[in-house]
Amino acid sequence: MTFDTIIRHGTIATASDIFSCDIGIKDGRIACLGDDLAGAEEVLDVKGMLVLPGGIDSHVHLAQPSGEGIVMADDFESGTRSAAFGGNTTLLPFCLQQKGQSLREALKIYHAKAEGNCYVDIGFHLIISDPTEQVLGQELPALIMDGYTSFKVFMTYEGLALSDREMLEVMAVARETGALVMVHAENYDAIRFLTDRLERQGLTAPRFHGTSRPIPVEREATHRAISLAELVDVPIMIVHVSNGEAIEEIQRARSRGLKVYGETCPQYLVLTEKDMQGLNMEGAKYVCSPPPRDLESQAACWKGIEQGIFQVFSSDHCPFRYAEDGKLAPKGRTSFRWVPNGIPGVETRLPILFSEGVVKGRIDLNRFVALTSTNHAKTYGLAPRKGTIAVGADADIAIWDPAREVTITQEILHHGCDYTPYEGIRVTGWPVTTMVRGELMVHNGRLVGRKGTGRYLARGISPLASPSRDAFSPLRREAG
Ligand code: DUC
Ligand code: ZN
Ligand code: ZN
Repeated sequence: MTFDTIIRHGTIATASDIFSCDIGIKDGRIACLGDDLAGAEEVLDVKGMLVLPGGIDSHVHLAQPSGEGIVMADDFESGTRSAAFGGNTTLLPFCLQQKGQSLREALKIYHAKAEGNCYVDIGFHLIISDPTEQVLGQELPALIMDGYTSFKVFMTYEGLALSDREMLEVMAVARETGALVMVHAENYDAIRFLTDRLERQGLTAPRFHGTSRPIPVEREATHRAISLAELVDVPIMIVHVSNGEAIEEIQRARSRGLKVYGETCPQYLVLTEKDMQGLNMEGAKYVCSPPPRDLESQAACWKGIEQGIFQVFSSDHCPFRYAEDGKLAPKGRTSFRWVPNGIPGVETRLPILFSEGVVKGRIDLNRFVALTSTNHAKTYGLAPRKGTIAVGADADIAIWDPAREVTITQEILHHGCDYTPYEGIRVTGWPVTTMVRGELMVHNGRLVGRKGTGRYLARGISPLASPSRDAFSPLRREAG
C-alpha cells in the first residue's frame, strides 16, 4: 500500500491557506497532498468537514503539586485524553521545580508521570522557582540543550515568586542559550497588601480574589517584566494576559522594537468577574490568576486577538475539583487567599475560539489555526514538524464539523474535573476526529486510540527567541 491512511474530500486550512485535496499519510507523517489519492488501508471520507492541524496547547498544568491536601484534577492520562477530544494533538505542560529541588529531579518525576500515559504528544516547559547558582550555571543551560527550550517564571505566589534580580539572572541564561522565557506578570507585594486589607475587613469570599488582583497589579508587573527583559535584551512571552492595559504595555514595547510576545486564554474572552460572585463557594469555580475581568477587558482581549497582538491562544488548563481536595479545601473556605488558582479548559479552548471567533466573524480560519496551533509550534521549537498540514509534517490532524451545534456541559467533557466554568455556553463547530501522528485517537466523538501513543517531544530553539538588538546588548558589551 502506498499510504496507511487517506483523508479524502476535506477542506484543509493552515495558518496561510485554505484548499481542498486528499491527504496521504504514511508512517505517521503526511506523505502526499493531492487529488484522487488511492492505495491505503484506511480511507476517511470527510466531505463537508474542515481538516485542520491538530491543536497545540502550550499552556497546560497536569499532575502539578498544588499544596497540602490539594490534588490537581487531571493527570497525564485524563488530561491528554480530554485534550484529544478537544481537537488537540500536542500539549506543553509545565514541570514545576520545588524549592530545593534540582531541575533534573523535577523532570524525572514528571517524565515518570507521563510515560506510557499520554494520548497526545507532550513536551515540558520548566517552572524555575529556585534559581540557584547550580541551576543557572549548570542545569538550566544543559537542559535547554536537551530540548527543554522554554521556562516560566512567576512574579507572584509564595514559594514561586522571583525577585527582580532573580528574574534578570534567569533571563540572562535565556539570552545566552536561546530559550524562551514565559512570565506570569502580577505584583506579589501589591497582592499581599490588598489581600491582607480585604481579610482584615472580613472580605474573604471567592469574589474578592478579583479585588485583590486588580488590573494595575498585572499592568505594573507586565511593564516591569518587559523592562527587565529589555535590560537583558531577551525576548519574553507574557502569558495569560487578561486586559487592555497589559496589552498596551506589550504594544508599546513592540513599537520600540522589542520582541515581546503575548498569550491570552478563553477565560478572558467569555468569563467575567461576575462569575466569581456565585453564592457560597460557587465563585471558587472561576478563581484563576489573573482573574476574569469586565466586558471592556474582554473586548480588549478580542481586539488583541483580531489585531495580532497575541501570538498564541492557550487554555491555561489548571483543574481543581469542586471538592475538598480542590476548590472546597477547608482553608479556602476561610479566605479566597487559599482557594487553589486555576480552571479547566483543555477540551473547550478550540470550540470556544472557533465559535466565538471564526463563526461570529471576528477572525478568519487562518488566524484561528495560527493562534491555536501553528504559532505554538513556531514559538516553542516544534515547527515545521508540528502545527501545519504539509508534506513531511507529522500527521497531527483535527477534523471539524463546522456546523455542529453543541452546548458545553460537564456531562460531555472528558477531563478529570467535576465541573466546567464554561457550562451552558453554546458553540457552533466541534472537533469530531483527532489523529495523532497518523493514528486515530478520537473518531466521530469516540475514543479509539491507545493510551501511550502520545510521545515526549524534545524541542528545538525557536528563532522567535533570538535577541532583537544583538549589537546593543549591555551583556554583549560587557563580555566584549
Ligand atoms: N498561573 C497559571 O499559569 N496557571 C494557573 C494559576 C496561575 O497563577
Ligand atoms: Zn501563571
Ligand atoms: Zn498556567
